Amino acid sequence: MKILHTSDWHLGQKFLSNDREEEHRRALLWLVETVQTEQVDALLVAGDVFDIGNPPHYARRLYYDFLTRMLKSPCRHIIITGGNHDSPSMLNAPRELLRALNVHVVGAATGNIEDEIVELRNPAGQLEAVVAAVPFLRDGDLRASVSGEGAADRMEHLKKAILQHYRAAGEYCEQYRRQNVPIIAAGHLYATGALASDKQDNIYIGNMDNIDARQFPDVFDYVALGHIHRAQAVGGIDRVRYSGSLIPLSFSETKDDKVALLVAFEGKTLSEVKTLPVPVYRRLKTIQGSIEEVERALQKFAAKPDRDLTPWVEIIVDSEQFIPQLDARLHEFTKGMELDILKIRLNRPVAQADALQSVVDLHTLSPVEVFEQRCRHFAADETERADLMAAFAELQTWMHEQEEEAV
Ligand SMILES: [Mn+2]
Repeated sequence: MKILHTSDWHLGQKFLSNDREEEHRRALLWLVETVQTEQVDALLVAGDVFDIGNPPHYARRLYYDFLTRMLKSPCRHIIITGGNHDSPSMLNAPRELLRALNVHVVGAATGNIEDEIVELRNPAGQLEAVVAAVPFLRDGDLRASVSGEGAADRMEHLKKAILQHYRAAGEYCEQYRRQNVPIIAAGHLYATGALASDKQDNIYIGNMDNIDARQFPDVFDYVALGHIHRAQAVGGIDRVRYSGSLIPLSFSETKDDKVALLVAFEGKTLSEVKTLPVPVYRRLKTIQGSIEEVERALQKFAAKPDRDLTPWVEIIVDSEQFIPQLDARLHEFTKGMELDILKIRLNRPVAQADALQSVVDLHTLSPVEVFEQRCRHFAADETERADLMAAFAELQTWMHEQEEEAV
């Protein structure tokens, strides 16, 4: 049995006002080709199919075009779970139609664990694998919170409820243990010990880990995770893995290889996890240094022949002094070069503490980062700062849920 594990596509992502349509189109075609060449039996997408709850039409088209192509492939089963970026109702809308085509969608937890258990059967009707397709678990879905409790208590309760949810899924799957077929869990969460990319946005991962990788019930022969954008076995545990995102979603992710994981089983024994690198369709590149260093590096970078789509570049200029008309100078310098500058930032070491306030373009910061900057000034001490940050996180979650209901 061969399973292809992928996650965090974030279809429809707007990246500094550019869309990723062409990169996503090519990456999804690569997935279809990979399924063909590797003769994959099942595809598992562990959350964050879309970047936002109400994705643009072209992103939906990419998704349905992909599924249509997959129906003509040797892959017999497709399992898709909702991530924190997905709107459960949007993902679930075509659920019954897709189920008729053997595509299983679990947008959100329902309170009934059986809704997440997918039995994969071969054309003769024999069981060949079982997937506990656990989506991103929201506080509301778990009914974990008690009104009036503080943010820290709520987090603690949520953590317990998540663990409880996996235990329940594990207990349900015990009935299949003797059947010598792989039992697989999906998940979209932040497992303790997972390494994110340097600056993977706090909003992308949340600021608290949800579960220890060792706590996944041992009935699961493999745990296919999404949410962290860097591919890895969590805490060195081979059977618990993040596939990472399909394409680099921020400049901080450009050093990681983007991959899909080909997971092979002999009976129920995990025999191999093969890392299949996704081709780089568009280079995302950060260039940092003095203005002279930056200009030299730009020339060198633009001269490289390994180009497909026009590369996107972020420039950080280190300088003690303010550089007048920096943007105009760099745009003039790169005229005719095969690259697009998406972001220019002046990094002044002397003014480091206040740098974020004075020079950073507000668009380049996440709301959490802006709030944190403000907190530094009006919070009396660390404790108060931590409380304010926790309250802010709680508000964001609440807002996110409201938005989702509105969609
Ligand atoms: Mn996510």
